[in-house]
Amino acid sequence: LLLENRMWSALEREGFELHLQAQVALDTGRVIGAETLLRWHDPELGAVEPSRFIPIAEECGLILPLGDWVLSRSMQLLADWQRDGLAGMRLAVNLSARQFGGDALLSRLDQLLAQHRIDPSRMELEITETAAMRDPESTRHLLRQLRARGFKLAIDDFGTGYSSLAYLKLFSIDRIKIDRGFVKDLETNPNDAVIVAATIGLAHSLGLSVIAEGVETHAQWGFLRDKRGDEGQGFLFARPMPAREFREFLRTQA
Ligand code: G
Ligand code: G
Ligand code: MN
Ligand code: NA
Repeated sequence: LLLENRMWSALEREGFELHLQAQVALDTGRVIGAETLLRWHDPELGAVEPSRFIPIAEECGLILPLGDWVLSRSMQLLADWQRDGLAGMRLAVNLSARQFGGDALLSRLDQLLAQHRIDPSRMELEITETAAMRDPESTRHLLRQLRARGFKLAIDDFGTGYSSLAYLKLFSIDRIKIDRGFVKDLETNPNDAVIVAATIGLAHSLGLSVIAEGVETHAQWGFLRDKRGDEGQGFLFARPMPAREFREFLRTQA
């Protein structure tokens, strides 16, 4: 309850911050976009991990206004980039299961698109398998409408849910994010290596692209590149950083 109360007041006082983690093309290492990751620094508790506060926010309903704030900030960032000659950059945003219900998400996104005049294909919505499979029929309907608007869709943490393959059959999406649990031991665990290679092949056969999460070593990068993975994200390329720093980071990469 303490965390819950402090989160509500953080939301009122702009106590949350968006950090950005670069996503790179595996063949060239060039930055093609970023994922937005929520950060919360409480004046008394200090930095609180998203893995701690997001489940609580989901439980108490705070994830709805918080998720809305994330979407709005992300659209603003895309509009800034578009204005500043970074129109090709893509921004990936995490969606929580609670944000799926009804038509609220769709109408809110329409409103934000009209307000910021961004190209929706520059925004990628990340959905976890578990969230999507709660109500597959309504998810299917929603994802279809999002795609019709031009938004890109990615499955987050692919391979960790109960129904990864069912998901691919049911929903039309654009990209798979291979969970970092499979990337971590790529060099030492032959099973992980086989799973990652097969997932890349499966995705490509279905016309989807693949991004690997949690890339920390050159050997992992090399493996993923050899297997023709499309993109990577991880500490090897960049840590999550405040949006302003990300702009600087892009300049050093150019
Ligand atoms: O940044 P970090 O790896 O600690 O994030 C931990 C978890 O929090 C990840 O699973 C990530 O998907 C989730 N997360 C981060 N930012 C957001 C957000 O804006 N919305 C939602 N729903 N989840 C987020
Ligand atoms: O949304 P998702 O669950 O994929 O969130 C990504 C999380 O993974 C973020 O919390 C981010 O801080 C973390 N992360 C990103 N890159 C790396 C990495 O290379 N290694 C590890 N251990 N964690 C990472
Ligand atoms: Mn994610
Ligand atoms: Na993930």
